Amino acid sequence: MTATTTRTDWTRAEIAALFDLPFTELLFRAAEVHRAHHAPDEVQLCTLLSIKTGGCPEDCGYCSQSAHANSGVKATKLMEVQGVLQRAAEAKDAGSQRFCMGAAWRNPKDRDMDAIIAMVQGVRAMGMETCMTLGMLTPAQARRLADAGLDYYNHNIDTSPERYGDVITTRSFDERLDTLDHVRDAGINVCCGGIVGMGETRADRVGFVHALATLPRHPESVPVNALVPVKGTVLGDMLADTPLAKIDDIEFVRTVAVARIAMPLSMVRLSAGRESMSEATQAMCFLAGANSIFTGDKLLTAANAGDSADAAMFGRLGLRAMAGEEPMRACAAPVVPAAAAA
Ligand code: SAM
Ligand code: DTB
Ligand code: SF4
Repeated sequence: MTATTTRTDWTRAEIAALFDLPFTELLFRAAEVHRAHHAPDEVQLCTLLSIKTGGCPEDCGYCSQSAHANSGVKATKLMEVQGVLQRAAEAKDAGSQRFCMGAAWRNPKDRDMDAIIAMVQGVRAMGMETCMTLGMLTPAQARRLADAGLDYYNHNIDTSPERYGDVITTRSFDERLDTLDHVRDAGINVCCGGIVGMGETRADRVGFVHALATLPRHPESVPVNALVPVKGTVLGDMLADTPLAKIDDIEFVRTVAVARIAMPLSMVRLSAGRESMSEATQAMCFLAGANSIFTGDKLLTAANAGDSADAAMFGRLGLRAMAGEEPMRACAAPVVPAAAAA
């Protein structure tokens, strides 16, 4: 297995066939791909901060921050730059490599951009990688962020193209792709993934990984979130009423493994949902090729596993924090046709 096996021409049938493999075979193949491209005992540590919480006009059915939900999350204004830099310094002291700043916006307003730019520049000056997730961007906004030195932009496709309209009605899957294009064109690394466990079918999970793996270039980071069910959100309430729709751990691990095989060079992040995941399930995710996590005791609004729990888990599993730049960050490897890659 070499970098030349990076493909963007996966078919849905091929992705579905990976999902259908016996679990042990799937994990073995994913671990092989992982080892060929990454150090299997290294995990990247990223820290999240919600720089503008709640009151979001979008109606994403999973999200506690949507103004359409009844989650009890209070809307706040955009944080002051100094407060954000303070939190980044704390994250750096705790060993984090990347600082990810999230805002509950449909899109940033031009009047917010000066503060956003100052946050990017300030966090970069500390020697951390920067990531922002602010909703849809215009090409000009993406270029401004790139000029400020933003390393990554997170913008998730969240689920399969077919399922998207059942989860979110206030924007389209194609609008998501447009922003991803603007981010790429500006030269910013792409962080793009989604959520598993929203009551979707296996076919949706196939469609989700397929959509990511057939982007013109694979995202450098692929966050795989397990739905954190929040009371008062459409999906949180749906899952509380129909517990059978809940995904099982094995199927979650399968999704991580298929993402690893389909996108060999990408960092696959075991993202939201670790707090309620057993250590054994997380260990299987690392075996299946996940090599990045969010650290700290909070995600954006939801609880996270916490640094001491993670330190204990890393100790038990013999994992270590990745130092500095990850080795293979740009997913610009040659794309070869399926036949040549076989
Ligand atoms: N507003 C911006 C946007 O939607 O692009 C950025 C912030 S948004 C909270 C970032 C991502 O967090 C979503 O795309 C979704 O994948 C994930 N997310 C939000 N709520 C979640 C939940 N309850 N469980 C799991 N993932 C969630
Ligand atoms: C992503 O894919 N997961 C992060 C990050 N990108 C911004 C967010 C997870 C949010 C989990 C729910 C919450 O904290 O409200
Ligand atoms: Fe708003 Fe992002 Fe939450 Fe959707 S996921 S409601 S866009 S904050």
